[in-house]
Amino acid sequence: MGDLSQRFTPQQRKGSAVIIGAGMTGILLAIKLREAGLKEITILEKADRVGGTWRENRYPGVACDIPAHMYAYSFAPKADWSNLFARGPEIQRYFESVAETYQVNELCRFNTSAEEARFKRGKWQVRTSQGDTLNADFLFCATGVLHHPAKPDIPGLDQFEGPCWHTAEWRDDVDIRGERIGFIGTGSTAAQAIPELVDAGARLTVFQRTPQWLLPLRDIRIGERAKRFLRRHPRWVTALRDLQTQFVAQFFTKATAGHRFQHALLTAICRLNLFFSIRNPELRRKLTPDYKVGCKRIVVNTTFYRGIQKANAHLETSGIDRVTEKGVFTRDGKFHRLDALVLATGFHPTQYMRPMKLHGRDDLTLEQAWQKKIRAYRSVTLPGFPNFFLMLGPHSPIGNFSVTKMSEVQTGYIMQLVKAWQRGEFDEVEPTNEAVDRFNAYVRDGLKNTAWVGGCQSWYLDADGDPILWPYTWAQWEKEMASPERTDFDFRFSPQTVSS
Ligand code: NA7
Repeated sequence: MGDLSQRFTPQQRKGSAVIIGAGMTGILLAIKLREAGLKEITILEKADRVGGTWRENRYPGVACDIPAHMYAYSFAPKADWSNLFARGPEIQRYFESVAETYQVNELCRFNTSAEEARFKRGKWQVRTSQGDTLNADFLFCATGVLHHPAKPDIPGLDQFEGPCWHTAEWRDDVDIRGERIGFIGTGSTAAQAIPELVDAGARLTVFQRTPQWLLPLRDIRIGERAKRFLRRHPRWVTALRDLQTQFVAQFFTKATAGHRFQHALLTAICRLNLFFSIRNPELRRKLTPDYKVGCKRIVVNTTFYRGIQKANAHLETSGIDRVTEKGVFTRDGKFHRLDALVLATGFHPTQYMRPMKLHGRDDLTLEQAWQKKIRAYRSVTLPGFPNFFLMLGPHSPIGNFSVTKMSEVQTGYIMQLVKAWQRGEFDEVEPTNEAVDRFNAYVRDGLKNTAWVGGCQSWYLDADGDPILWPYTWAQWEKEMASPERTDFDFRFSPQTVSS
């Protein structure tokens, strides 16, 4: 980014920031903003500790389906992960330890959420749930993508008399052993939880609406000797991370972004996995998707097929007609008496920072700005909302890739703008409407080559059928996010600064 103006003596400003959310992205932002010398950083966190997704999701079997070494921050590698695909509690401990090492906890206001934020006279004013107002030069939303549980709109669901809960709000107080559990959903979460519940002795009826393609990447337990070796040889940890990153970038993201060879290979592996894992032809037929591999998010899993074939598991594909006090009626007229219902029905991926009230320049609200459609530029900036940054926003490449790596790239991009502000090159920055339109057209244009138009319904596309995610490769995204394109932004000086 070139110099924008020499109207100021380049006296370094420090600046202040409010970050909403102390999950993986919030912790990262706090560390990077502090390194850049910001003098006041406050993280508003609605819960009582850091961790985000990994604090919230505690269902049995919860794990990351991205290899652990590439899921860690690049500046805080962890040599001694216990598994290739780390389990939820270990990831939670990792983020807690990073927050402690980098003294992020002291910046956090726990049990406090942001209710409303207004951009006024060059500052963000953030009203908290405690009733006070914080003032800051920058506002960051690090509220996560898969954060708001989606509860299905099934007739009678609220009539059910037994316990009923979403996987993101796991109930430890319900003993599932020997109980008749209805389980709705067959996505990534379901594939991890179902085998655990079956092994724990639940009598499980899984209600499947759409079958999924499963990629059998086997988890590897990392033994003490290997951990000792990696602790002693940090270079191998980096090498392992780079290898994992290359594998995912070259194979997964290319397979879904229209590269034929990778897609054919992925398809062959998923089909063979289904064929060899499921013996009963009728069950196999029920589990065979009728859409392209990669159209929905690929489920990385080696335990679901085993779990669903156990005697205490039953796959129901007739579709749910309605829920009653005692169970579920399926469309074939059958009644399934149940003691409890588990909803593995996913999240609202486009809620982002909402329901927080956001007022940008000239009192523009987020509802007004996004009335017709969600509009953002390169995921992280919004027209009409100066000095505001949204982490993992629209069109981030959240497919089967490390969101940590993604957040690091986005933070690197944002920090270039923050540092330019510190040098006094501008007071306010926001993307131009023209840049936003051009960027959105470019994203829409990428859709046609992807596997997402492969005959399925998924949260990858919005109501108009436009992509919510980045439709090109990871390498292309990383290249384009290397530095902000100066001409795509409006840089302004606030009136009081100009006259001073
Ligand atoms: P997903 O991947 O969104 O899966 C949700 C599942 O719930 C999926 O099988 C849905 O079927 C099913 N679902 C949703 N609503 C209903 C209703 N009304 N009736 C029946 N079935 C329903 O969420 P996950 O939690 O598994 O994974 C979310 C992400 O977390 C994942 O992508 C990873 O990034 C980690 P559908 O396929 O829509 O027919």
